[in-house]
Amino acid sequence: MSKIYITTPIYYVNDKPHIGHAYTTILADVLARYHKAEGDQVFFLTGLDEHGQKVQQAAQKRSMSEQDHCDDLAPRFTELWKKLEIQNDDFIRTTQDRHIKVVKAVLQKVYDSGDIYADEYEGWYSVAEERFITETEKESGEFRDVKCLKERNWFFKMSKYQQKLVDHINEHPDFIQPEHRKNEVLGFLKKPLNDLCISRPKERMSWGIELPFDSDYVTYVWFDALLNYITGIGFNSDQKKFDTWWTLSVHLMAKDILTTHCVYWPTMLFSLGLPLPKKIFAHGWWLISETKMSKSLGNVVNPLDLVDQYGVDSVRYYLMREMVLGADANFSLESFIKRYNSDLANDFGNLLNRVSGLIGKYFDGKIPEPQKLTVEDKDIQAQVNALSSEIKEQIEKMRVHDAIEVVMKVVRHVNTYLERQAPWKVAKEDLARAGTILYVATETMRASAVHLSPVMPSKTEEALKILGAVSTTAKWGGLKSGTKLETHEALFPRIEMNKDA
Ligand code: ME8
Repeated sequence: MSKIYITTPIYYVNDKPHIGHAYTTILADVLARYHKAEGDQVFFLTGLDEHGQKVQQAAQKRSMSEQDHCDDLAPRFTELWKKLEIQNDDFIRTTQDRHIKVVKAVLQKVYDSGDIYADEYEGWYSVAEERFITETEKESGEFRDVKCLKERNWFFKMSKYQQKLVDHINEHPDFIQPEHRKNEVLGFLKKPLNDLCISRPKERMSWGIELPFDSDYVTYVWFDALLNYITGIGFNSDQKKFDTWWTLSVHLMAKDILTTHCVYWPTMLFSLGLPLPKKIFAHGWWLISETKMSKSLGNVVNPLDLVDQYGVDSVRYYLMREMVLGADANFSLESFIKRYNSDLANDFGNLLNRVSGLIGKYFDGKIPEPQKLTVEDKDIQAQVNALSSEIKEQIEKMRVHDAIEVVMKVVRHVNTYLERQAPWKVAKEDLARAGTILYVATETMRASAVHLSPVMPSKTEEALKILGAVSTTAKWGGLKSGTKLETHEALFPRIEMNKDA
């Protein structure tokens, strides 16, 4: 048994959540459920980033106080997570007292250690990104709302830790994943690192945590937000809890916030004298017509609409199966329906329909007793028994889509096995043999449902209930002969594509 601490980014409460947020949170949930099923201990944290300019502007637009705005939007996230069957252990909001205390304590500690200093700074400032940008970044044209700003501010000596960070990345090959993201960070670290401006004058931006050593300033939103990962497990309040989880942390996010997590965050931890997280994994973006889905572009897909129409499990399945972890993926309703119909309706759902239909017809709905297994039966049995280690291998490499695919391959295989063996024909001459075939197929269905339960918790539970499967082990032999199958509707009824749509 081992332990794992899984985090998602804390999302900005500047608008309601979209499918991109749902994706990372479902990914974290799938990993958490997978590890729990393996007998591991898991702590899973998600939450909201409630300070900073973006949130302040969003509140101003609605003519609301920042706190009221956050309190109004927070339930949209928590309710969506409930609907998506997210089983997080804690939900952190950066406006909570516990977090504000940690941020202030950290700022004071870093200040006392001499890693924070005041300086006058003049440079290009991106209002949209809420940070000073370099000349090259300005020229790239990728930043919106850029203006020249001269200001006295507080700086964190990030540059002091540059070499230490490079060494850490080189000595811990799994620290930043996937590999190409690690190389991106190492490339970034080839140039001299600037110190990080960690304050905002209150007269310009007041919605943040006040610096404990200068009440004219609030802290920069990222210096505040990143600390959620240690607040959430009791830093400065519950040392035992913190020690249990911190070094086992896996941070999940998309590539947009790679630098903040792989450069700002580790250098802050170095300054605090804390170990670095175990793993930082940046996945790709969900795109719509090749463009990033984003709140400001307005091309967002509302996960609730999809869930209401097609069910939570199919949305979870699609998102996990369709995106190759690390690469971008294109979201379209057409690809969703295609994936649903082929994998869930035709392969997985259909297998259950077939076995329960045939068992109903030939065995009075009771799971038959298997006789001696043939070579082909044993081959399927071996494939089913190999699934656990194959899935483990894929999950360790963070290839969730491949972990799903290894199960679906066996599901497809057993569907063709049924075609070939034709138990409906065999039953006429050798009922016992037909029973064995159906046992083999049904047992494969059961094991597949167990393996897919982290991805589709509800539908697999339903399938297991139909099979009367008491055992939740994926190992061969969990079905009890003689158990009466429950009558049921199709798990995943086919979606008919509207050709005119
Ligand atoms: O960056 N595809 O919050 P945020 C895939 N508050 N994932 C996506 C996505 C897309 N199109 N769009 C968003 C912030 N995400 C900060 C984080 S953490 C200390 C502070 C997901 O609301 C993905 O996980 O902009 C991405 O990293 C995150 O939402 C950004 O959420």
